[in-house]
Amino acid sequence: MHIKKFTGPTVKEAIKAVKAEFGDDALILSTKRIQTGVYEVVASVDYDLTKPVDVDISKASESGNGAPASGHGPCDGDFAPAAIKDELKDLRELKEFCVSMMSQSRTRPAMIYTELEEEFARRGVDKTLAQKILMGAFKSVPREKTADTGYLKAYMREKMIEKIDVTDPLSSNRIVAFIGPPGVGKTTTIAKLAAIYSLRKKRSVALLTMDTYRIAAAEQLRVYGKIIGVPVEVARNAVELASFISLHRDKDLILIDTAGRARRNTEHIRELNDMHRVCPEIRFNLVLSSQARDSWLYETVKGFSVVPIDSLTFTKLDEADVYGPILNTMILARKPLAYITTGQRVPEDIELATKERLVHFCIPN
Ligand SMILES: Nc1nc2c(ncn2[C@@H]2O[C@H](COP(=O)(O)OP(=O)(O)OP(=O)(O)O)[C@@H](O)[C@H]2O)c(=O)[nH]1
Ligand SMILES: [Mg+2]
Repeated sequence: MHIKKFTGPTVKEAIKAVKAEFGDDALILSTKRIQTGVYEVVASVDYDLTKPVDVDISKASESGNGAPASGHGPCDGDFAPAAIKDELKDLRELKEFCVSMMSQSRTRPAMIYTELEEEFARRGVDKTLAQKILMGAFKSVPREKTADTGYLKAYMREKMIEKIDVTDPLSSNRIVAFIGPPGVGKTTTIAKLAAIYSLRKKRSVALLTMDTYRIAAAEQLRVYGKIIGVPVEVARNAVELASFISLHRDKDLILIDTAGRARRNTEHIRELNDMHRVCPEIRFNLVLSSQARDSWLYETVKGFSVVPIDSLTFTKLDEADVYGPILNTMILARKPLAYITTGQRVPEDIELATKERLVHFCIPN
């Protein structure tokens, strides 16, 4: 194997020098910043997918679209300090270069890499996230397995299962509020859960709506409550909410419906804050439509993070053409998924999320 160091004012320039001397088959072994404005790239002409590339790709994906957030608050992943951003930009360039080198190469693993990358894209998985998953798999599986699509998929599924989280919010919490944008299916989801818990699981359930903005909102929940046989009340503010909770302290479950509001609505943000302040034991489930696109979903999670979001629900999977955004959002927000809903029927069209099902959405057999 022929190994040589190249330098340049940017990683890109150094890589250009690599390409000029070693051609398209060059393999980048490592990159580092030697000093400000001088980057060193170590390259080899022997291309071996099993040899690790000395670049922390996990960091590269922690910015921009599809990036996991840091700390407790979701969605702050794209607000990294400037120095880190520069570093990440370089890493991203390098990664894209490595990927393009692999796709130019006619080896079977390279073709499989490209096919899998396209499959992720077709399923709506964020590009950076998909590359991270693929690079991780190609670096880690034994060399002879890099040409085995079935093995690679099984490996990636296993890795993804370790990264995502699901939860059953009603198994460990007594009071859960469903929040989210207008029309996503909050009220329908509550009706489904109320029916399952009251009728099938024989638990005592009370429903409360805080949606006093739409005239028909309370009526919609009352109709469901009547059919299911559970009490439904309206709270106009946090004080009424607290007294409702106190009144129903004997209940196994209190499900709270809220008005669908745009994420930037300041009045709504105040209401959510009040709910949390007055009743800190309330757990919040953010309901999102699986038909929405990544950027909208990210912004919505961020907008609703004025209260601690415990879990997510994705609705309308029956109408969505791709499921990748569900995974992208979960990873970005670092929030577990509770439910997925798959139609309008109450209570049939709801499922407790499982990791296996989620992973199969994005990496089917
Ligand atoms: N296809 C499909 N439709 C659904 C699903 N869940 C809810 N809906 C429909 O979506 C529409 C809106 O549902 P709601 O439950 O009223 O939504 P919401 O979030 O409470 O709406 P607002 O209270 O106005 O914010 C209704 O027509 C529901 O039947 C689902 O999983 N699939
Ligand atoms: Mg509603």
